Amino acid sequence: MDARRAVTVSKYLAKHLRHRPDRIGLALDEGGWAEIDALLAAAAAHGFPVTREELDHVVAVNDKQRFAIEGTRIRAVQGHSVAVDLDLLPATPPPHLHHGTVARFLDAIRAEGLKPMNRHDVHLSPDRETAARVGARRGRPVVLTVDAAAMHRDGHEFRVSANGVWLTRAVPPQYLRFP
Ligand code: HQG
Repeated sequence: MDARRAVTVSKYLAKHLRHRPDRIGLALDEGGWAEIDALLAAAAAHGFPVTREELDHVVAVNDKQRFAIEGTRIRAVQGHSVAVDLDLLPATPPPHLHHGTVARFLDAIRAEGLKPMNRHDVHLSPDRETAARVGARRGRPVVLTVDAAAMHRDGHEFRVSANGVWLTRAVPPQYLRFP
């Protein structure tokens, strides 16, 4: 399987396991899990056949470990816009976390803080390099530093996804440091 096909399959899986399972008639359970057989059948029925071997390969080599397989089921480990309960336990964050964005959002972020926008949670990275890569999806990246220790002390909950993305509902502006 070449790398381009792997990216295409990963994007297809992410779209339907995070955002639009309904588009292919797929049902996720409350934890976001889908039966792998049902997913493959739904994909094939909607013009995007994927073999079980391809799916296993994509899950295994995925650059961000976006998916998890348990028994006969698969789910996206973070990034959902559909309502799912990932059952992640609250965790103590490192003192600082990072968020990659772009200059055109900064005025709004200074005023409102970070909001989850279309997702469940604000996504934060443990290191600046990862945050810069996230920001670079939209243009020249700007990396903000989050005083996660102060937020945690003040009662804001953090969770960490299976692939190391830190999640919190929102980051009020007083906890943000701008470059
Ligand atoms: C911005 C990818 C205006 C925020 C990545 C971001 C990540 C605001 C955008 C994951 C705002 C939301 C998530 C406010 C935040 N006003 N703009 N108050 N608050 N924003 O895609 O963090 O490849 O939902 O800065 O690697 O960019 O899909 O979030 O630019 O881990 O696995 O609103 O998605 O992972 O964008 O990316 P997103 P994100 P995957």
